[in-house]
Amino acid sequence: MIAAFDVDAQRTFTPLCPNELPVAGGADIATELNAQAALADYRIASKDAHSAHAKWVVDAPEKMLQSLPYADADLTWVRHAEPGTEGFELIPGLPDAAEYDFLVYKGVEAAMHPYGACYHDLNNRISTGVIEWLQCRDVDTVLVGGLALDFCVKTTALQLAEAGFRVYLNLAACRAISPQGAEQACNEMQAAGIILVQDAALMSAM
Ligand code: VGL
Repeated sequence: MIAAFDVDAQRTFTPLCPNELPVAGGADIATELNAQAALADYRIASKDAHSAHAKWVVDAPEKMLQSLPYADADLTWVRHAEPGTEGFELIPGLPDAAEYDFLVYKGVEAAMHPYGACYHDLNNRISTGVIEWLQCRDVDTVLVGGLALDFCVKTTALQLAEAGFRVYLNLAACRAISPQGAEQACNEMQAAGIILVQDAALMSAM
């Protein structure tokens, strides 16, 4: 079985929310996410769901990307993806959240800021249930896209590969925070056996 995974495809990571974590082109990936979902038996999604009072929140962008002294939130970030705000919502063009076969909320604990969708913590100890949900349905292949390529998408793809799934990363269905981050993420994913594909049309030919 094949699952398509929309990772954190939320408005908070697009120019629709300029004061959160806007990623250039972040709102333009819905067509590709829909196209890869059309190739799959299941469609699942993750959504960041952060408290405005999380321990890693800073009030200005220039204070971001500073490391924290505790393990389960390694960097500081501005407020983003807060339930009830526009940034929490999926980008335009995707199904309603309730239409997904499985949906996982991540980063709910105030002391944790996980990147991957498969674990609540940074040490891959506390499962979110994604891996088990897929295993129960005999999914062996996962098609991945979302935001941002160099953080949550990369980490989620690596976690899925580590768990034994065949992982295809749809580059046209992702946008990155930085070009250097994207290049490094692609190298890391390839080294882990993840198959990078330009778009869903090429995925369908594989
Ligand atoms: C993300 C930075 C901070 C992501 C989340 O979804 O890639 N990046 N929080």
